[in-house]
Amino acid sequence: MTLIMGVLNVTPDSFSDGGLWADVEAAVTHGADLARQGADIVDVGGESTRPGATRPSVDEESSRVIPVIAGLRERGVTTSIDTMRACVAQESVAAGASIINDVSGGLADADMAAAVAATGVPFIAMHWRGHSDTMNAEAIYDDVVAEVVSHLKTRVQDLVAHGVGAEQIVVDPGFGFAKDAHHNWTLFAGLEEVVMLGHRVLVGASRKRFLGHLPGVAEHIPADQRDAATAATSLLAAQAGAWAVRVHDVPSTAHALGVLEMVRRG
Ligand code: PMM
Repeated sequence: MTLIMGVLNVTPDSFSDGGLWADVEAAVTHGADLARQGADIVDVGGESTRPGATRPSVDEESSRVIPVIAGLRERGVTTSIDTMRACVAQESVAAGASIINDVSGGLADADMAAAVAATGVPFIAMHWRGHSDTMNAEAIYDDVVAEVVSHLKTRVQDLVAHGVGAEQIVVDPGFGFAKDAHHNWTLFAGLEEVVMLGHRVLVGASRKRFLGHLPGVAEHIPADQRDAATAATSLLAAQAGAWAVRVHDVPSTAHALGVLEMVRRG
C-alpha cells in the first residue's frame, strides 16, 4: 500500500500550517498524533518553501528540527527531515531521522550527496528550479512531464556518481515548485511516466495552490479547506504507483487509500 507521510512544519511561516507547531512539545504531540492517525512517516521541516520565503540560518533551522526529531524518536515515530542543508540532514539522522527529504534534490548544497552517501538512508530528490524567491519566474516549460522526468533522471545519475546508492533514491515531481496550475495538472496526469523511472515516487500535492480552483466549485477554496481535494490526489497518486504521499491531514488520505485497497482486494 502507498505510504502516508504526515507534514510537520516547525516554521513560523509555512503556507498552510506555519506557526502552529513552533513549540517543541506541541510539535512532538502533533507528530505523534499524525502517526496515530495513520502516518507511516512524519516529515519534519524547519525551513518554509512558500514562494517568497526568506531562509533561516543553519543554527535556527537545526534548533527548530533536532529536538522534535529526538522527541518523536523517543515516542517510536519514524521521521524524515525536510531540509536542503547537508549539515542539518546529517545532524537529523544522528538524532533519529530515517529519511532525508530535500526539495532541491541535492542542488542547493554541494555537500548533500556526500552526506546522503555517508548516512545510507533513503533520499527524496524533488524536481527543483531554484529557491522560493525566484521559483515562480522559472515556471516555463515546453513539455512539463518530459522536462521533469529528464531532470529527475539527471539528478539520479549525478547522485549515483557522488556515491549515493541508486536504491536509496526516491524521486518527487515537485508539485507547486516552479510550476503554474496547468503545469501541476499536466504533471499529475503524467505521473505514471515519473513512476516508470523505476524509483520509488513521492507525491506532495497537499493543500497546494493548484487545488484552490476546481471545476464545479464556484468559490476559491482556501488552503485549510483543500483536504478533500488532497485526498483525491492521494488516491490518484496511489493508483499511478506512488510509493508515498505527503499530506497535512492524515485521516482523509488514510480513508481514501483504504477505499482503494478494498477495491483492489475486490
Ligand atoms: N512540498 C513542500 C515541502 N516539502 N517535500 C517533498 N518531497 N515534496 C513536496 O512536494 C514538498 C516537500 C511544501 O509544502 P508545505 O509548505 O505544506 O510543507
